[in-house]
Amino acid sequence: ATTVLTCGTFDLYHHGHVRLLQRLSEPGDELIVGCSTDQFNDIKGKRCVMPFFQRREILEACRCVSRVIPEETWEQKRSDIVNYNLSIFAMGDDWAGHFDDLRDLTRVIYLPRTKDVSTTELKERIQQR
Ligand code: C2G
Repeated sequence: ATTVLTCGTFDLYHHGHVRLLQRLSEPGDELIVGCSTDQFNDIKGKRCVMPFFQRREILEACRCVSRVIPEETWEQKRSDIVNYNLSIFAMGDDWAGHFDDLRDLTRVIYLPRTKDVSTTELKERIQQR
């Protein structure tokens, strides 16, 4: 079976996130999601609406997600790839090229982002109501 890892914040879970995870989880594959902890989001300079345990609960409820692990550092991807014997590391193409250094360990792919939806845009819409 193919084991895939993707990492992200997944705040205000939306259909852009859903479509990425669905594309990454062919039947029979195992999809692991590295969910950014609140501390790691501070490092990323990202402010979240939902705390880690809520974002993790939503991801764990997704049919196409096999397991959710905390993403605490940039560097842990290398050990995650080895520890989980990953076949693929995948991200949306806003990250294109950023993780090519992992190519010595596993396949690295970047999938097109879903247009016209983002957590930032949702926040703006809520504020304008
Ligand atoms: N995404 C997408 N389409 C959108 C919005 C997001 O395909 N409309 C994808 C992103 O490309 C990313 C994933 O959904 O692969 C999660 O998005 P974020 O939660 O914004 O992830 P980010 O904060 O960029 O964290 O180590 C990697 C980082 O943790 C990535």
